[in-house]
Amino acid sequence: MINGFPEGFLWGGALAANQCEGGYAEGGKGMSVADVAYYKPDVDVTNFKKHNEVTSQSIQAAIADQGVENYPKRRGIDFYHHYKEDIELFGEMGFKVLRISIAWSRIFPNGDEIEPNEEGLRFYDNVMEELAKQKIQPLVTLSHYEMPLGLVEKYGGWYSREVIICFVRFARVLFERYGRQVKYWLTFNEIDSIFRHPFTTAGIVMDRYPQEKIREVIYQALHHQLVASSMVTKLCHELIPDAKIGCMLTKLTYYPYSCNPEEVLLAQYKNRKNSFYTDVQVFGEYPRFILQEWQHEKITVQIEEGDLTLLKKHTVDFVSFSYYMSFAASTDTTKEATAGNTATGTKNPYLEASDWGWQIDPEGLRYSLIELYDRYRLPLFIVENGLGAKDVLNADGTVEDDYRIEYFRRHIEEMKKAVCEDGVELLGYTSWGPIDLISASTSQISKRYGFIYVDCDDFGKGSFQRYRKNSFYWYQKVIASNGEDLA
Ligand code: BGP
Repeated sequence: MINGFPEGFLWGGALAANQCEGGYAEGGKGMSVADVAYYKPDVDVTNFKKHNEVTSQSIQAAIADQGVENYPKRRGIDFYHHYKEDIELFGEMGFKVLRISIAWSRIFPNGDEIEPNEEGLRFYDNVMEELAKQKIQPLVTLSHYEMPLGLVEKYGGWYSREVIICFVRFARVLFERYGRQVKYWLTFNEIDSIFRHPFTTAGIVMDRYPQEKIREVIYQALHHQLVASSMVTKLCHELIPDAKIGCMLTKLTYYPYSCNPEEVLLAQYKNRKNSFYTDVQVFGEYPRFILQEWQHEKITVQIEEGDLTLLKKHTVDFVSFSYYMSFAASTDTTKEATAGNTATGTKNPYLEASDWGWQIDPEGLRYSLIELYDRYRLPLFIVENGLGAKDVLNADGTVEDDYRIEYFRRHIEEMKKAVCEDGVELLGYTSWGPIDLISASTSQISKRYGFIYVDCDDFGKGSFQRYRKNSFYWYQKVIASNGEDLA
């Protein structure tokens, strides 16, 4: 047993371009799939399907409306103009690493250009420079729900094999431009989310395919993403030999509701369906049960000559994942359901829930770390963990978010047990949303995650001024003590 986090443990925070930058049409940026998401204040926050619903009509409406009022992801928290100040605040907390995504449509506005948009690259040059000043390592996500809308409209998104070439071209530009500063890369954010929100994750517009074919279309798009992932993994190893490139999974841990073998089997099935994407990116092949599923459902995935060899040869160096909550799995459909992070399950009577109904389970993080490490025997990286909550900015500029400190304290305690007692190799921990930003599933900023409060409401009104919350000072101490001082 070791008695603490290893020296050099990478403490930090995680952002996504489409949820924080704003600068929607600046610097030559093209529209992305995130710019289609409009805020639906009257839709229940647990109704992910409705919030994430995209139709050909809503795409046309988004193209016609170039404003930002109804499209919170078009304005984010204006990181595009505040990045110096924000990165200084991350530096003040002592961050070792900052996870960011590079917006594909800033670099290739339509997605299929041959030459990159220099102005888009210059923005990230500046971000990298500020990170270097603060001695913060970048961890870059290549694809985080923000593919160019042009690739959707012209090719049908990831359903088209053409998009693989565009993505590899995008990755090559980044590896060549930022290979010196960036030693940690991720391919696709939550690659498993393609079935939960196929448009955001892969540019699949459901109403453009016959309903009975939609699972085949999504598996085809997924295959193209997995091939692209192996191609950019190969490229990264060639161009930046000392870099590490990982996959990224939404860790959706399901517990059997009871010891009834049927519910144990149900939980096992749900967990296997959640992790098979990572199986492909780590073991380099589709698990047999997925191939059998394709046979049973008469799904035909076009696999080209050489694809399977690529998958096998170019697997990832580490496994990263997001963790917010856990679920129970019950065969009794009359039991109360729960929903979180666009997934659903049976409510666990032993757990409390957040203001958004996500069931809080710190021990589930320890369980998930052990499960993933035992399965993959690769270094792990927690690249998202956090609490979305209703914070109140006091007149004196303070925010007493002691509930968020409690959430993080309990999760870091369990993470520490996994590292110090359970033998898990963990590279780092980047909390989700170190600064308030736009939520992916509901386009709200009122669902606040940050250690830093941003004075802006769900309609974009506010000074956009930044305020340190109580949790800012707490996390600063955690990092300074390398995870020892959690009081
Ligand atoms: C994950 C995304 C993040 C972030 C997080 C929180 O799915 O990778 O981008 O959004 O969920 O979810 P939400 O923003 O919907 O509260």
